Amino acid sequence: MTKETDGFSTRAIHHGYDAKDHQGSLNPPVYMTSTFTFETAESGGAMFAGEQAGHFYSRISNPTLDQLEQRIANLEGAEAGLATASGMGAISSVFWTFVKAGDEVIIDKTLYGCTFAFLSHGLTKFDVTVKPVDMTDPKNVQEAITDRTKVVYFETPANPNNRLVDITAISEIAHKVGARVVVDNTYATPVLTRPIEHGADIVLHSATKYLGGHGDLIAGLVVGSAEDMMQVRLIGVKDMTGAVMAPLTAMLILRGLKTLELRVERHCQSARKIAEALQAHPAVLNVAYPGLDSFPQAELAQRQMANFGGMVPFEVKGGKAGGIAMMNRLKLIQRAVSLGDAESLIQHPASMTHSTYTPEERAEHGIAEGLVRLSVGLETADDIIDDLMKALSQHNAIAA
Ligand code: 7XF
Repeated sequence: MTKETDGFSTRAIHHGYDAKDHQGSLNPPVYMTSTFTFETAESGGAMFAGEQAGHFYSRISNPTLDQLEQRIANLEGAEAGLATASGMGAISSVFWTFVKAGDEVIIDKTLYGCTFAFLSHGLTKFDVTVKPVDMTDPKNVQEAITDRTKVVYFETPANPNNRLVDITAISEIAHKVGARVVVDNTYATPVLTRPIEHGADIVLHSATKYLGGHGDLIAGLVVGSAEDMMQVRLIGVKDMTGAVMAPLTAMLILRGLKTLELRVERHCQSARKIAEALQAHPAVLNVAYPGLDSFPQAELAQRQMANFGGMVPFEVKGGKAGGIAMMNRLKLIQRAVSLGDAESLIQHPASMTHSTYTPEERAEHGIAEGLVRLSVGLETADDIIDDLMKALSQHNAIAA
């Protein structure tokens, strides 16, 4: 068991688990079961009625998921957590719980492509007004907000260009009209930013990324107040999406969390080195890394982040064709979407993760057509740099 004063990694490894309760098993057992037996028919009925605690069906709760939910809630500084089948399952379950026809939501203009599609093309079909604004300036939220606004939603840093949103400033504005602030913390992880401490109400993750950390699963996590999480569990997940996590996936994420701090520290250390090397290269037009002095929101990055993450978006000379040619010359860095894995991954947002935006929307939302997005892995940093420099040196020769 852990104390409040224990450090992040101590809690990531131990919180909420005592081997004594599980026959000495060092790791939490995996409850691979869809259903749970009732002692009596009456006690089953009482559980369904919410009058008696206990697990009765794994779409609603499961002891292995419960262990993971407690742990992520602790790491994010929230009361309660909820495990979902994917990041999109987390996002859609939260929105289906808290909005209805006639409501408004305000979203940042720069979001992961499928989140943007779900909100702009999906929710709007159900008579929810979705207002995308540029949240790098909180004034834009102030101008868009009304008494009908129920949710204010953003990512910080945002996928794919690392733009930051001031959580404290946006939360103050949203709370004046009673709207919930929901933050996608996939990029920062609770190692670097804990949005609840800055005033957010709900924090969610694509746990597919850094939390799992090994590219072997699809999963989502949500944290917030016990009351909100109960609602998302019983409305969003149980009835509206059914997007529940599998127990084996929960076990893999519990394993991933043990090394989260260690991994994120290494991702950050390497990403800074790589961002600096890229910035110094003549074939590179710009690098958007929050730890660089050249980053437009460097001051906010210092204030809101403990370190600057493992994501390095950049543009090379020659626009989209130049970026793609460079990607195709890489030998160590893998061409793949997703992020936060041990392997360095590179992708082209305009044709991949953000192809759900029209070219006009991308231009307006600050997602350049030539942008490439590098997820810095855990390989030796100099080897990643060497791969990039070799690809870029050929780039020069072609461009010249
Ligand atoms: O449903 P998923 O677990 O894939 O999570 C969706 C999601 C939610 N929030 C953020 C900030 C995300 O980046 C994602 C997934 N992004 C991947 C990427 O950008 O590479 C998806 C590959 S198409």
